[in-house]
Amino acid sequence: MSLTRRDFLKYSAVAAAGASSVPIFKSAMAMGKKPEKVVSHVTTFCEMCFWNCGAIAKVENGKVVKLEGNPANAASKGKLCARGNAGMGSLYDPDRLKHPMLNTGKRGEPKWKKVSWDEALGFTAEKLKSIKEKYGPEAVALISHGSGGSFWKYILNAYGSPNYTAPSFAQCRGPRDIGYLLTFGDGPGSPEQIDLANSKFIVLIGSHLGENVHNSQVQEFVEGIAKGAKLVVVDPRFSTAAGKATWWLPIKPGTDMALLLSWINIILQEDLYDKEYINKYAMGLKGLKEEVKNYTPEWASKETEIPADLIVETAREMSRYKPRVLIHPGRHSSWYGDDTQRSRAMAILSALMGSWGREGGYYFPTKASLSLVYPGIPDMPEPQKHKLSGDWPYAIEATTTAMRRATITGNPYPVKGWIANGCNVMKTLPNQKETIEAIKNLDLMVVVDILPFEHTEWADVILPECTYLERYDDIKVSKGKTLSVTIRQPAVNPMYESKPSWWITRELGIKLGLEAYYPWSDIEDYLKKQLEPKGIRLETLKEKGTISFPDTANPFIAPGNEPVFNTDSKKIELYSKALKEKGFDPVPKYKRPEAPSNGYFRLIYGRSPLHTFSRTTNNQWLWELYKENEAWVSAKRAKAMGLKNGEYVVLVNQDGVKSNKIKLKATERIREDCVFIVHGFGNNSKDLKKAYKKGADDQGLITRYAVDPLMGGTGMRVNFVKIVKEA
Ligand SMILES: Nc1nc2c(c(=O)[nH]1)N[C@H]1C(S)=C(S)[C@@H](COP(=O)(O)OP(=O)(O)OC[C@H]3O[C@@H](n4cnc5c(=O)[nH]c(N)nc54)[C@H](O)[C@@H]3O)O[C@H]1N2
Ligand SMILES: Nc1nc2c(c(=O)[nH]1)N[C@H]1C(S)=C(S)[C@@H](COP(=O)(O)OP(=O)(O)OC[C@H]3O[C@@H](n4cnc5c(=O)[nH]c(N)nc54)[C@H](O)[C@@H]3O)O[C@H]1N2
Ligand code: SF4
Ligand SMILES: [Mo]
Repeated sequence: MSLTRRDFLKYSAVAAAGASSVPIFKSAMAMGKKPEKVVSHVTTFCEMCFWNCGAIAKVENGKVVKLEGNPANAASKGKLCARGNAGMGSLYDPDRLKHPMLNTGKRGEPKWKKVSWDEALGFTAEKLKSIKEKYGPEAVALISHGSGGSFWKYILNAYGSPNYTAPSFAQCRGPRDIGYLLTFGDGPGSPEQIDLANSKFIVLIGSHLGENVHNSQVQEFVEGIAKGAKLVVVDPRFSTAAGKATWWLPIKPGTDMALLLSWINIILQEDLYDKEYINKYAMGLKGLKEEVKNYTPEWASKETEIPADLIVETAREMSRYKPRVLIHPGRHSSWYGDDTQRSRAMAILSALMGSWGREGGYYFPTKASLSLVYPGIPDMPEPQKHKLSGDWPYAIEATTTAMRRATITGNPYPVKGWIANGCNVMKTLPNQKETIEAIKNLDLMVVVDILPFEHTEWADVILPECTYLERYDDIKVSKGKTLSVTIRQPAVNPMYESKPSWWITRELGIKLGLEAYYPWSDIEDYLKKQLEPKGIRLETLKEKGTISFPDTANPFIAPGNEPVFNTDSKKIELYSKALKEKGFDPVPKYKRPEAPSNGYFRLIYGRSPLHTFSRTTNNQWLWELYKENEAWVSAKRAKAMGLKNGEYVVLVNQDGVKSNKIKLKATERIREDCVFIVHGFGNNSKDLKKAYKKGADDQGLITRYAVDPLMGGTGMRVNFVKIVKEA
């Protein structure tokens, strides 16, 4: 690799891109000099996480040497984060999956045979056909995360299955989205429709902005704080954001509902809510008041271990700044199993502050929309069985939770094929034993990936996708205050025999007899015929990277700009009759979480700003900066146990599952009752030369999970660990 660490650090210093997006060819030859570098700048968007920042790749003599933010793009605002800058580390990772491979051994004990694409896709197509014949098309499910997923969803649809699942629902933001939907008739959006930069009072409940790096959101958060916003951080750990906080409330993990209900009670008792707003737009105030009246600050203090006077002070202060108050909705919200209701409590508090549809609170995204479809596609077949969404009334998507259960139990019907695209199922889903049990029941396990993470060991066939810097994907349509489209196009040709998902799915589709669904000649034709009827030229988009459509509509409530609430009552529902009718609490209630027994800590987890889940752990540049995760434990308890900062320990959970060795971080920055580790480490695949056995895997320790009764999310903070010295 020609980039040194110093170079990399220099590049990762967030700098606005001055680069033009027009290819520049320095023709030194024409000037009679020695041939110089051929340099071009190619627009794309980042896939190092799903904020998908607009980027510009600098290519020298056919190699990507630098990535910068595209100033025209709202997600990046011209800057990339460290992970975005390190994209070449994925492209040039020597451990990449290089060829299609068939497992000629047993599943889980693979003997790999290098095969041609024709053979790999022929094998896959035959298996898919036989599953369809035997069990119906619904017996094949997709689990996917990332941009190529749209092509996989398309082929699954054409094949006849409704079962496309994504961890972004049941393991991520599903509970939050449903909690807000039940209250406001709409979710908080992705990107979140929050006006952080203009907020006067920000409340972060768990959400660890700064460690959770969603680029433009972090920039807007910093702007809001620089403009003087007060900040409450509710987190058992002194997070990076807590370092900027006016109040850090080191809450006892799992008791956030007690704090929220008590805040709501104080605000109602002291008449601190936005009366005009609530009278006009909300229903159920009386019922809410009645339900929360016993949640006093003194009571909440006992549950949360936050002093009662601080609970009162923060409630009063928050109200002083209404409606410019932003209770951040969070994103990863599958924590304890009652997560939809916790999110609903956050939504109710936001409503009392009058901040939905108000400056400094939540904005309304643009009403402009754009649907890109290729003309003349035949109708998709109608699935004969319903999607796998369990018995949870608000599982609006097929869920990974129901899919895995159906694969194990055959209920409500058998699942016999999985396609895992861009999703390391061993790291993503809680309880790895269950995942393995499910995989063992399959007739076909297809893995589409760029790297040999541990889940590839369980594949029958591995389809090596090329990285985002080597491919086209579907056009990204984003809705924030404005509507925008962003292109992904190859900066360089695919390395080895890797291929893009659009190509893989088309070839597989043809082998499955689905050619009618693939009438395009190539990807540029496919993109052009979608864009041109909308007045967007492909060539212009390739050059600019992002095109935004300015919107003059007011994103906030104003005379003549009244909000619409898509709830049953067409109002903000402080009290939900719909929930009551279905046998759930109409107003969220507190349930005390189980406490760790003697010698145990609650296991909590989160992000490092330098990594995305497991996917970046083998990336050379990011690995150099952060090789392994650490176990954060209170300095006091470490001392009492005779453990030193920096020494290696092993975590053992309540079911006796042991982690890899992990470095102890003895710190004042965490409560005494929990251990925090960054998610995604402790990889057990020997083929990952850098990531192999570095740090510990939180998912391995998460053998218990609590299912959200409303939408099937898997709460993953319900495990306890003890710390033992490394043997
Ligand atoms: N760098 C980086 N950024 C990312 C990602 C990444 O992988 N890397 N992933 C992206 C994705 S997909 C998501 S969903 C988001 C996730 O990011 P967030 O939505 O911010 O995730 P949370 O789980 O809310 O936040 C983790 C924090 O919750 C705290 N916590 C643990 N238990 C409790 C509790 O009981 N109560 C409270 N109040 N706090 C608790 C932890 O100490 C930690 O600081 O990040 C996104 N941004
Ligand atoms: N214990 C625990 N579990 C969690 C979380 C947690 O914090 N703790 N977080 C949850 C959340 S919020 C989320 S969103 C999910 C995230 O879940 P995932 O997105 O599944 O996370 P990763 O572990 O990064 O697995 C990504 C896989 O995609 C591959 N990959 C990377 N780029 C490409 C590409 O361009 N094409 C293809 N085909 N493959 C690619 C990587 O090599 C890797 O194998 O996990 C959830 N699960
Ligand atoms: S936030 Fe960072 S990693 Fe995520 S898309 Fe943007 S630059 Fe890439
Ligand atoms: Mo997520």
